[in-house]
Amino acid sequence: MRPRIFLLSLALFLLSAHQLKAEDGYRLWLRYDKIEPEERRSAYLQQLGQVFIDGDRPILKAAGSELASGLSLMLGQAVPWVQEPGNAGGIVACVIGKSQAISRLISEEDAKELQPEGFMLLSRDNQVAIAAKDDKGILYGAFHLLRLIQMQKPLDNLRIIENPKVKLRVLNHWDNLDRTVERGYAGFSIWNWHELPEYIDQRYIDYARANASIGINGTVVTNVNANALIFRSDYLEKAAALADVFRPYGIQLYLTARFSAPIELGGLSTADPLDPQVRQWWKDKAAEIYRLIPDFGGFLVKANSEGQPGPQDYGRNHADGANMLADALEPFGGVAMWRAFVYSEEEPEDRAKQAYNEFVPLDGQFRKNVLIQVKNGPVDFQPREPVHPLFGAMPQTPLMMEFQITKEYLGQGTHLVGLAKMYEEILQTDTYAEGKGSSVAKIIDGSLHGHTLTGIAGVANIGTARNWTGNLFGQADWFAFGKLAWDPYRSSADIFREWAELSFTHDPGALAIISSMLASSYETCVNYMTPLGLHHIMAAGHHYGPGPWVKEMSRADWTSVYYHKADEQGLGFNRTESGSNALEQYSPGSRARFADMEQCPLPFLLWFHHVPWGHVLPTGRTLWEELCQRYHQGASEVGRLREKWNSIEGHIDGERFRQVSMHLEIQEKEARWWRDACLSYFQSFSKMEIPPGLEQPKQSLEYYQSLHFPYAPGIRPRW
Ligand code: GCW
Repeated sequence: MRPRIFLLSLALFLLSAHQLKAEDGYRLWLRYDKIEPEERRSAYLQQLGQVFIDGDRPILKAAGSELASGLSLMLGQAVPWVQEPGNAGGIVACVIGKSQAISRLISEEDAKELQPEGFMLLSRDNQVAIAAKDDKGILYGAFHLLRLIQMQKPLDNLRIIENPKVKLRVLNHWDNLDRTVERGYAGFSIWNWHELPEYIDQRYIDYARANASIGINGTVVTNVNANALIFRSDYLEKAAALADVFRPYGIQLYLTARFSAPIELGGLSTADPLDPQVRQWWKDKAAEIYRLIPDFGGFLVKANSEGQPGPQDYGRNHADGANMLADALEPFGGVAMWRAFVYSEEEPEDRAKQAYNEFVPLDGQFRKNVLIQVKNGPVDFQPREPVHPLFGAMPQTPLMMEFQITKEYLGQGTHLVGLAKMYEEILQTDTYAEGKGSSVAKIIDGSLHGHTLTGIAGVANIGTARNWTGNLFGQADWFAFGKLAWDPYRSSADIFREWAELSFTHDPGALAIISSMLASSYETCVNYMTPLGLHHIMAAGHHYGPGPWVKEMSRADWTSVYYHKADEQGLGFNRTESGSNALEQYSPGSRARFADMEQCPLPFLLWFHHVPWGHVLPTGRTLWEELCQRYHQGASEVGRLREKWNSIEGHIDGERFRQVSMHLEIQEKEARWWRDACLSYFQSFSKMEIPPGLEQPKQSLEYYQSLHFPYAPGIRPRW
C-alpha cells in the first residue's frame, strides 16, 4: 500500500502563530523552537527525515501531526508523516527515520515490558522507534521524543521504557457554567459554553496537547460545587463537543455530579440514594451521557460538605451515595470519584478529624469502580500540612490523591512557589501503614494494598490568561503535576530542570538558577506565611493575604483563631492525647514522629502542639524568636529570588522576563506584609519584642486589620 501523506496544516499554523506572538507564554513547554546551531539540526535530520505510523486512528493521527509539526519547526524543514500499516505482535509502532522496518528494532522481550499507555523509545542505525501496546502509548512516546529533541539530547542508542504508575491522571477544573473559576487566578474559564458545541476554540486543542504531553488522561471540566444544569441535554451536547476534541489526545471527559440533580433537573421529590426512582434517574442519565460521549470517564462528587447536598441528607452514608452513582456508571465502564473533603453542618471538635471519622468505617463497602479522592492534608490545601490520615487507613478502597495546582493558599496569582516540592514531600511521606516504607506514593499507585484502579487529581490553575496560568511559573506546577501523576516517585529537582529548559533556555548557568528558584520557593513561602506548622490564617473568604485575627465567622472552623489558638501562654493546636487527639488517627509509626513536643519535626510543631512562647526549640531559640526568625527569613528570601531572576535577564525574552519580574516585586511586598501582619498580631499575645536586628513592622496591627481587597479573585464577589 502506498503511504498516504498527510498535510502539515498544523505545522504551518504553528509556524505562522510563532512568528506573530513571539514569547508570551502561550506555547507553554511545547515551544519547538528551531534548533541551533545548524550542525546540530542537520545531525538530527539524519535520523528524523520522515515519520511512519502504523495506522490512522485518531490518537495516532494526533501523534503523527504533533511529531510532524514539532520536528518541522525544530529542524527548520518539513518532516512529513505517513501511515504505514501493520506491525505484528500486538505492538503499535511509529518509526522516525528513512525506512520503516520496526521489527528490526524491537524484540519480543522488549515488548513484554510495555504496559497499557506505556511506551518504549529505541534507536539504531539512524532510526528512532516508538513502540507501545496501545495508541495512547505512541502519543506519549511522541511527546517524550519531542522533549528530548527540544532539550537537544542525543538520540543514539536510546532505550527508554516508561509505563505510567497511576491509571487516572486527571485535572479538576473548579469552573462554573458562567465561566467564573472558583479559586482561579488566571482569568475566566476556558470553556465557552455559549459558543459550544459549534465553535471549537483553538485553545481546547492546545489544552489537550499540553495535557497529553505530560501524560494527563482525564479532565473534570466543571466545579465540584456543582450545578445540575450540566446534565441538561443542551449542556451535555456542549460537553460532548469538548470530549470530541480531547479524545484524539487520550483525554477522557468527566463531570461533577450534583447530588440533588434528580430533584433539580428530574423533578423528583427526593435524591435519596436508596430510592428506586432516584437510582433509575441516575441510570438513565448515565445512559444518555454515554450515548453522546462513549468514552465518558465518570462523575466527581462533593457531597455533604460546605453546604453541598449528599446522602446524609437522607440518613444514608457516603458509600450509599457513591455506590448508587457507581452502579449507574458501571455498565459503561465509568468510575465515581467521591471526595473525602467533608465537613458537616455540626462543628466537630477538630475539623482535621472529620473525614477519617466518616470514611474509615466504610472501608470495604464501596463498589469496585469507586475511588475516594482525598486532599493531601486533613484541613484544606494549606501551605504545609501533614499528610491526610486517611492515606493508609482504608486498605480495601482505592484512594486518589487530590492536590491543588491553583494556589488558593500559596500566593494565588502573584507568588512564585514551585509546588512540585510540596507534592514530592507528601508523596514521599512514610505513613507506616504497613510498617516502614509505606509511602503515600505506594498508596496512590496501588502497590501497597494491591489496587489496580488508581488515580491522582490536580485542581487546575488554568484560565483565559494568554499564558494559561496567569503567573508564568504556574506553568511549572501544571507540568509537575502531570509528571508526578505519571510517576509519583520522580524528584522535583528533575522536574524543575526539565520544565526550565523546555520553557526558557539551554544555558546551564541560567537553568541552575531557575531550578534553584523553584526548589527553594516552597519553603520560602511557608516561612513567610505559615511557618512551624501554622495553618488556615489567611483572610476570610477570598483567602488573599494574612488574616490571623479572623474570628467572627458563621462557624468556628472557618476562623483563624480556631486553628492557631494563640493565647498568652503560647501558640498552636494541641492535637495530641491531651488535646483533640487527631494524632490517634495516624498509624503508630507516624504518631511516634509527632507526639512528643520535643521531638516533633519543626515544620509540624504548631500543627500538633500548643507550645509556650518561651519554650526553647532544638534551634536554641524560643518559640517566639523562631517564629520571628522564620517570618523574616521567608520575606528576605523573596528578595533573593528577585536577585536571582535579575541575574539571568539576558537569557530570557523580554516579555516573559518582565512578567516574572513584576510578579516577584509584588511577591516581595506581600511577603513583608504577611510577616509584619502576622508578627504584629502574634506579638499581641506573646508580649515579646521582635528580636534586635530584625526589621520592625512598619504599621500598627490595626492598620493590617483594616485592609480590604474586594478585587481579590477566585470566588463569586459578595460585595
Ligand atoms: O479549599 C476550599 C475552597 C473552596 C472549595 C473547597 C473544596 C470548591 O476554599 O472554594 O470549593 O475547598 O475543595 O471543595
